[in-house]
Amino acid sequence: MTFENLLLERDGAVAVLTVNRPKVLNALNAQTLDELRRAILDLKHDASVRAVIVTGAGDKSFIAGADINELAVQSPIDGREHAIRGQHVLDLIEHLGKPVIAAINGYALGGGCELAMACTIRIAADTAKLGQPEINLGIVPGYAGTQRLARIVGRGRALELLLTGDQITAQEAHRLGLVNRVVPAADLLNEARTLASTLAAKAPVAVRYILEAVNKGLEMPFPQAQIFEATLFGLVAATDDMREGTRAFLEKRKADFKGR
Ligand code: CO8
Repeated sequence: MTFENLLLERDGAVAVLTVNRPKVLNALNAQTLDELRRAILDLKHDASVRAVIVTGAGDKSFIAGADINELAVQSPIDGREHAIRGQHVLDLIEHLGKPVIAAINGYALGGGCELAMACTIRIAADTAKLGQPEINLGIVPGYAGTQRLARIVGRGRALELLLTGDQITAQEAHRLGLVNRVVPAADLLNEARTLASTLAAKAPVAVRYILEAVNKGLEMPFPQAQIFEATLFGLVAATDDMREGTRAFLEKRKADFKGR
């Protein structure tokens, strides 16, 4: 699979997806969004990949949002279609069934912050800046940023960020719970790779079900989400990995999970 605006590198069970348009701070145009869609579907169906890192090329920007050149000339119909396509790609990331780590190496603005929020875990370089500056362009977020931001940091904090359009530092994003960790910029990819390798070694079916239980369960009424969790708990008992994990504990050795 070839891409013009993405780099896709595989290192054992970890794939690293880099948005590669550094001249425009890795802004997402329609082509890049479509390449992301294809790459993510490919990673979803590749059983040898057990964790994914998403980052941006260069040391200045993760993704500086949707490409404003395209936004500036869109019709209402184009705008709606563009937002739906973007939301679909971010949904694919959120529901990949494998952990996706956003390694935020610089600006994560607008659609860039929205993409990071669709990831499982966000690690930010201490130099990163995050925000939803759409209001300053006279538009609203279109890749579900109003929804994910409010769910991650709470309604009041989300509204303040969305209405001011302010950029916040990685440290402030950490204080708000928008990113999981802040690390020195020089260590960012190593930290992301270490975490990705740790997660890649876990039992893949259990990983997939935990992701489903949280991501889908949070959208359900609590009693239904509990039943959903109980069903996944029962289903996982059908796996060899469940037998291996429990046996390894009792035999005082490290489990070797096979993904079955
Ligand atoms: N789109 C297109 N080009 C961009 C973008 C962008 N989002 N961001 C930066 N660039 C370009 C600049 O135009 C510039 O190009 P050139 O060299 O040709 O002048 C180049 O990248 C470098 O940028 P700057 O010179 O501006 O770099 P600075 O260090 O001075 O500033 C900033 C960096 C603060 C990140 C600044 O570039 C900036 O504010 N960028 C825009 C950020 C933004 O507003 N993002 C939100 C976009 S809207 C969005 O994401 C909505 C998503 C949902 C859409 C739903 C579908 C409709």
